[in-house]
Amino acid sequence: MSLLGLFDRALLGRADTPALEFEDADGGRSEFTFGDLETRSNQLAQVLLKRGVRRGDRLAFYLVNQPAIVDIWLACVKLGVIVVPINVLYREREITHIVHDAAPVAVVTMPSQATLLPVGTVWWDVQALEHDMRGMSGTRTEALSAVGVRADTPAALVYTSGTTGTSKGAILTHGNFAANALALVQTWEITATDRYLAVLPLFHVHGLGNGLHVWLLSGCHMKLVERFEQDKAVAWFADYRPTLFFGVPTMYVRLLDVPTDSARDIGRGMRLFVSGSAPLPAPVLTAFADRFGHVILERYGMTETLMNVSNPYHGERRAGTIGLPLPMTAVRIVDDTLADVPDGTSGELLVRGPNVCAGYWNRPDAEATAFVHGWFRTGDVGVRSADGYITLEGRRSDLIISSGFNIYPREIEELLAEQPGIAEAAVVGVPDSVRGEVPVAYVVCGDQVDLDALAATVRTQLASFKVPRAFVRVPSLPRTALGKVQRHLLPPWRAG
Ligand code: MLC
Repeated sequence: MSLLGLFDRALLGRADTPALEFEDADGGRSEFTFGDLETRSNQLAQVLLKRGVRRGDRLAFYLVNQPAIVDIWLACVKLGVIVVPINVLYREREITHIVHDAAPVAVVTMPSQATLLPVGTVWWDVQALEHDMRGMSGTRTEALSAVGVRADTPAALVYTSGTTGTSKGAILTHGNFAANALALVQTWEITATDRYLAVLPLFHVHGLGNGLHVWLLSGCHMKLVERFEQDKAVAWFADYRPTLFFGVPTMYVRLLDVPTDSARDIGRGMRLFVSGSAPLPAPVLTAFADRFGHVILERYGMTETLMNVSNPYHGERRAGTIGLPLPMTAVRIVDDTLADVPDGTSGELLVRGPNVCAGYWNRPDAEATAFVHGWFRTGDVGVRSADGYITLEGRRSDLIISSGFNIYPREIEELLAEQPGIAEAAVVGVPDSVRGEVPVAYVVCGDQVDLDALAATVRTQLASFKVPRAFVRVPSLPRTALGKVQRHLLPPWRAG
């Protein structure tokens, strides 16, 4: 099964139906029907074939949200080409590893962003591709129909940071994306009459796997914006009148600033607000319900597994919980010996289902530790209530989640330790009312190290969300007898 089979009822069956409206950061707009998307992706597929891209090759994109990402996704689905999304906030250091590991034929980007790619990276200008598309056939030629994509054919490598500092490419197949989309459309009752306001970046699975796919599968309408902007949100809701919104908790915290009248008005038109990628604080859920008249539906997933668990659409959306396993996904909660624990007892969540990735690109070692007897180890610790609701309680790893973006302290610590005058460093996540958590760095160094200059250096080398909020000079790092840093013993840091 190819994902295309699922999309065809919207793409081919409703050629004249409006599908997509895009608004860029300057307010420029464009609109597309499902027929346009079908034509454009056929044309782009021909362009890619002409440029030598073949089934199984990787093609990366490094782009802010724009319709070209939809074209790239559909063209690659048709060709059996593996898409490698790269976070637009990543900088050379972070991209180098991805490009080296995935070895894409090219990175599709814009000239302004291309300057941030590692020297020597082959990149294609997204506008040049668009120009080349004009001369191409807009129909599904035999070359496209003969590709023979199956459920286990990889559709994307999505890089997710690892505890070792280098990120790993989760191999997500056509079947993974299809199963995820089917489960969400069914559980959240998404239909062709929905209007989805898409503010999430399409380079992560929340925007790509959930947003883009429930749109294409249900054949609903999508308004895509370049990125979430608090100042514009009220106008988007008022003008577009969406029924469906997916966001990270930081977005919901920001939406609490919407004036009461506007919030009520937005709430009246909406059918469903979904939150994920980071824990939604219960007070935010309550305050949002008061203001907008909607209980946000919280769900749980990860890059490697797409979505696993969701609060019910009709039943109780229980604050602080992630709900019940999605259709087709099985969840176990186990102790350190991998034995199932009884309800009410904490343990690690293991998941299994057609949504779970096929493994990690080039990383059999990481695969071996991530899977146990066919179950994926999430690394998240949780507990199940007697009536089946799961509550996450923490993580086995040191992962920090800021605004829904994952941060592994090790990556920042390694960069800090490379800087002159710094003996060692430890990075921890501290609570933040808007972002959930923010990283703070503890550095062992003398007074000669200028901490402001250090921050500036880090800013040029890492995505902005990874730059520590503060740098704290310490004489040494607390360690166990075995040498492991005891992060909980570092002096507490509070925003001043
Ligand atoms: C931020 N920037 C972006 C951007 N987000 N640029 C393009 N696209 C985006 N999505 C830019 C800002 O313009 C700014 O640039 C700089 O990055 C610093 O931004 P910031 O201050 O951190 O961002 P802010 O404006 O506060 O944005 C907050 C946010 C954003 C919530 C809108 O963090 C966001 O989009 N988060 C979503 C993360 C996400 O999708 N995670 C899903 C992972 S999948 P400048 O030039 O002005 O400095 C996953 C699995 C699962 O976890 O279960 O879902």
